[in-house]
Amino acid sequence: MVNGLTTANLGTPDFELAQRQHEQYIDALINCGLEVTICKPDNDYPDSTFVEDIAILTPKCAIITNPGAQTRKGETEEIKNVLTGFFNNIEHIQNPGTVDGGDVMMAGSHFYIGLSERTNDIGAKQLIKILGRFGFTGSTVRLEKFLHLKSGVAYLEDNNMVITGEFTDNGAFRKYNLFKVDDKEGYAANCLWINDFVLVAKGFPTTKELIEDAGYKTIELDVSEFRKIDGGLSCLSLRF
Ligand code: CIR
Repeated sequence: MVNGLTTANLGTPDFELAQRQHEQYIDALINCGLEVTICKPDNDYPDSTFVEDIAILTPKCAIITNPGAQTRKGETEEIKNVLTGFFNNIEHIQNPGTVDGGDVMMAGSHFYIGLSERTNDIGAKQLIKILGRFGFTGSTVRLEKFLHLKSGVAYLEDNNMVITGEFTDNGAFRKYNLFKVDDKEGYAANCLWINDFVLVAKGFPTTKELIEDAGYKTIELDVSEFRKIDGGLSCLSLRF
């Protein structure tokens, strides 16, 4: 992971510390009532800990993405093996379409798809078509600065959404109760709802308070080493 793609300028991750943070992340998922399957390390792919980008899981099917970054394309092989044990329907995004799962946010039966440097129009169209076959809908949101859609917006169920930066005034999200995170704490907008808990990155007190004031129980987790390679809480797992 120390060779992961990054734009963060925060230095090289401390691998041992990253491992401890990863263990705490797994413990938090278990404490939220989830059963966790841990994938084996894939040493050929430094970004492969960010499994969220490689598949999109819905109640009816799994969709293996075609990641936008060249160095991540091969991650799909291993995730497919893992998901075959859980899903009967496995679909694929295909060239020239590209999609990173970090650009896909499920809100009920609707999926918001960020058009980014990683997710292109063709990929988004393929995804919407697949989703449609399983009774879901999808729409696109164009990104300007963020790496992924979910770097700046998180759905907390019950019509509640945490939002920051360029997404704050985007009409696409107007119908939700928006909890606006100041740019200073923008990283913390990538939080994660699980069974009435919300996992929040450590070190962002205003965001934590905002989420708690909305009635959620929070679990603070230090993900400093993953942040150094542009990753966050949602990226480290696939939930279904
Ligand atoms: C990448 O650039 O692909 C990784 N270093 C970070 C991916 C983070 N994933 C996410 O936001 N869903």
